[in-house]
Amino acid sequence: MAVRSASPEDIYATHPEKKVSLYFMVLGFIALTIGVIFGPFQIFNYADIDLYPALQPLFKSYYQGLTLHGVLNAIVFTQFFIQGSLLYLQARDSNVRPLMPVAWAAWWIALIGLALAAWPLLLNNATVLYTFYPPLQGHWAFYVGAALIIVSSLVSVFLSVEMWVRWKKQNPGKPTPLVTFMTTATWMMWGLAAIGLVVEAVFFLIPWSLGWIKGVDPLLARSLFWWSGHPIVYFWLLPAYVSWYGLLPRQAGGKLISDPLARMAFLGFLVFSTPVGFHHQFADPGISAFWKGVHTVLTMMVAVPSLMTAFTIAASLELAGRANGGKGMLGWIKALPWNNPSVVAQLLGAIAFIFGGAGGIVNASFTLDYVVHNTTWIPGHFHLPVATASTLTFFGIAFWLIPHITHKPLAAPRTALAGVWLWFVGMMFMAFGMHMMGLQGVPRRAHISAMSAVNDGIYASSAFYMVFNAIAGVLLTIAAVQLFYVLYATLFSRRRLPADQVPEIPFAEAISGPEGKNGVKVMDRLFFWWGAAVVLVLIVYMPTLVQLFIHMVPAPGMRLW
Ligand code: HEM
Ligand SMILES: [Cu+2]
Repeated sequence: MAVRSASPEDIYATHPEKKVSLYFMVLGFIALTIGVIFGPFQIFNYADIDLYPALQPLFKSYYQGLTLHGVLNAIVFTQFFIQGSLLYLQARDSNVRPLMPVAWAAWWIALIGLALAAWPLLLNNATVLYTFYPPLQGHWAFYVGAALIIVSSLVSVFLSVEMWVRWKKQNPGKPTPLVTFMTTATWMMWGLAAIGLVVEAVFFLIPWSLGWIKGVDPLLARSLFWWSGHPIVYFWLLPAYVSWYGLLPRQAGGKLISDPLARMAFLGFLVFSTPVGFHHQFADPGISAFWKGVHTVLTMMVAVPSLMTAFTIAASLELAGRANGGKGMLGWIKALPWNNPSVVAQLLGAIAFIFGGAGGIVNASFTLDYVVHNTTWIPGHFHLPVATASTLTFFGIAFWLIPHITHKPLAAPRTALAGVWLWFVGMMFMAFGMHMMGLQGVPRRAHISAMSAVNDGIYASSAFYMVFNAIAGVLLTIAAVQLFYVLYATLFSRRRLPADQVPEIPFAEAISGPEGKNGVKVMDRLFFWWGAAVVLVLIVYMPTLVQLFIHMVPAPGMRLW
């Protein structure tokens, strides 16, 4: 090798935040590896194939596996990956070093929280699913661990906002750099969104699981849960958008069309992500139809920034394709870098999101939800935005970011490419099978492949769609093996890239930049917009929550597993 490669000490010396980011991302991927194992078992279940006897005696039930799947994939993996990747991108974009001891504290709190929550989960003492609705009662360590994981995320909120404020002080009058703007807005959004879960955990779940209070009001608990439960999906999604706006155009060979439009989309999310949670409670009693209607309308508002994103990203990609020599109406698509697994992962994730968005608008349409609520339609739906759009994009980011941080080359890029495609196609099969079965009334969260003799065959009319789920199970198993192989082979590789081949951070340039635009100045007042979001949340939640607090009907806990 002509160029000397760097030793690990050199790599971290100039940018110590690299290490903590890597630690966060790796911890997230370890959680994902365990969580995803149950996925194929679950989709085969919905093909009426029961593979759970094979998991005995390690895992006690379908529902223990499903709890691990939901918690590890949706809560732990997403959050930890986001904490690592956004911290790093913001630090490099704004050239501000995070408060390193605080960043490490966040990591340790996350690790301790994960360990505490994992203990009852693995011992079958918290088989309550990742929504943990009372009166189902898990072990206290599950709630305390989950609460610590949320605390860690709030430390990340502080880290991001503190870095942004410091940048502002050092650069008076300048518009915040785009990636910094997007990451700060994301964390501020989560800072407001997390309050519901924090209140639920601190005032109800933890004291209850420790025996200090006798019962919890299920309706109040659910309402607090969904205060956070909807915006948490934007917390999973916005980091993917950060990459689609801020990096993908450059990776595709072009530029971002409009920087101010990207900012506007993120402000839309900051303001409208949280005041919408009742769309998860359309079927709940004790919440007035009026407020359910208000949340319906606001939910439609939050679709607008995603539609804006679709146009901005598609236009940026089209420009990239044309810059690469693509001609004609569709030729630009062919001219995108389809041999780059990082790009392809993100493109396929974005395509899946189009279908996910359409289904989401159905779910959010108040009375339409009664057709699909609590059926397999719902997991069919959310595996598009979360398990495909976000997850594939996070893999896509990892494909360049891990080599960037570690100086280790991406192992087996062709396997990565195949894994990304198979994951996408598998999820499409699964989405079709599950959506259609849901329309036939098959419930979600049910071990339907192991039903008692009396009920056996009651879902026989879905046999055709079950074939799609079986195919999905095969494709997704192969895809998962390929993707995790690439990931761990990269991490464990002993090869080092020569310094001139280490991937750079692909921050994209914008064709229409932020400079000198009055709108950008107004949008830059993030604290003001955060305040507006708080006011909106109080308006749409307080009338209901105050009533619920006044008329609490605590129910004793139950363990039915
Ligand atoms: C190999 C890939 C995967 C497969 C085959 C798969 C399959 C499934 C199936 C069939 C269900 C429905 C189970 C039921 O309702 O009884 C489910 C639930 C779920 N999955 Fe996945 N999944 C995969 C990956 C992921 C990923 C990557 C995420 C998130 C990042 C995720 C998040 C969830 C969540 C949150 C639930 C809901 C759990 C619940 O209802 O309590 N899945 N999965
Ligand atoms: Cu929602």
